[in-house]
Amino acid sequence: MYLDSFFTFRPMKKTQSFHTKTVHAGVDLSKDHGAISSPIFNASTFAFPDAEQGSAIHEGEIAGYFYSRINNPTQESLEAAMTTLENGEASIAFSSGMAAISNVLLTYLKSGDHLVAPESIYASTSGLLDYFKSLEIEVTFVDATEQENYKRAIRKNTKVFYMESPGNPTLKLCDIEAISSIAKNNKINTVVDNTFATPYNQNPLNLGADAVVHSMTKYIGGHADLLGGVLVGSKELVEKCRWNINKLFGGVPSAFTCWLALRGIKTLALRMEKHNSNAMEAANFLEAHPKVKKVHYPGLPSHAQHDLAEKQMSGFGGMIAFDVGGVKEGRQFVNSVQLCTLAVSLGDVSTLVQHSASMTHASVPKELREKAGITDGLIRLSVGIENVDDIIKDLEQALSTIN
Ligand code: LCS
Repeated sequence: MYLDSFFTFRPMKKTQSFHTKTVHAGVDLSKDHGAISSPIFNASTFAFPDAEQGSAIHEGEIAGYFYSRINNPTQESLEAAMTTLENGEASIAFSSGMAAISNVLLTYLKSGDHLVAPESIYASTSGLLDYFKSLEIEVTFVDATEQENYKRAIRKNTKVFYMESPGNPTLKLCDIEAISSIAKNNKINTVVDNTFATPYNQNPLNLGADAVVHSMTKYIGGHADLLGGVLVGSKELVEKCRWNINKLFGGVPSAFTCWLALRGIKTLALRMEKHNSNAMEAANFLEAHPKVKKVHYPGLPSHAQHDLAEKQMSGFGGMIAFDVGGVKEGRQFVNSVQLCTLAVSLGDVSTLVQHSASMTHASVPKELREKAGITDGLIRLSVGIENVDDIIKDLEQALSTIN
């Protein structure tokens, strides 16, 4: 028998630095028998103490585990960590980023409601919003770089302002504070996809947003070995989402996925430091290169919203987009990289490149793509944590093959 009572729960202090939080968040020695690494609870079901308590746990009236579609101790450790990192009240983890996005939106929206979203976002998110139209949820896509466009789009039935900042793949920003303030004045909920920035560089809840979502598949996991998502927000929102929506939809992550994400979080700050500095150097190199028409990186003074980036982000992230001309040049570039890997997804320790018009945004009609700034020659670069000189050498040799 292990002396569990020896360990007392040590809550994270709000004043602790982000680096410290990433290492300790979610670790509860009192709950996990003193284990420094959260155990993987591979249990689908949990015993009830008796019928009365079982009934109360089953209905969510008292805390406890009963079935891993609702909650699981490993999932709860991950949720505690994400709540700490995003300064929220509560979190719920999902089997993918798309599960997080669809769940939070369906917690807020029903048929007859209206949502406003950026025209330039991750293609499957636009696809989901298009699908919502078939459920009679109205959707308006706007140029989200202008906060006034959200205001102008408000209707009587507007319930959600959706943001993705920086946006995938154009690196366009939303002014989270200004748009959240317009929303509050009009009793509208705000949801921010913080996948590109990560909580290391940006905390939307501190800027007034109601809810944050992540594809944990990216920087939170960090090693291209898991699919996961998370929603962070108020206790009320998260519990509504858990009990009213995801209990029925079932988009839960496995305990092993949660454990991988928890392990990723421990090095999030260290990795992001390197992603940020490598991306800044790579962006400067690309901007000076004669074969590159345009570089989109929030950390460059040439970025149209650089001032906003400086205001709402503490670092500019690891994602860069740049234009090499047209489809032919874009494909030539991605076919020529040797160190960088031609792959979709992002946020991995290794550098990934993709040609948006052929890959992530191939399903978006050309005129909509162009309207959103996804030009034919746009390359998206997820800068890894390798030695930056090696990354730049590879970019240089791949650019030299374009004629
Ligand atoms: N939000 C953003 C900003 C994303 O980039 C992605 C995936 C998602 C949500 C969805 O997350 P998932 O369900 O895949 O965990 N982005 C991808 C991309 O750019 N290439 O492959 C996936």
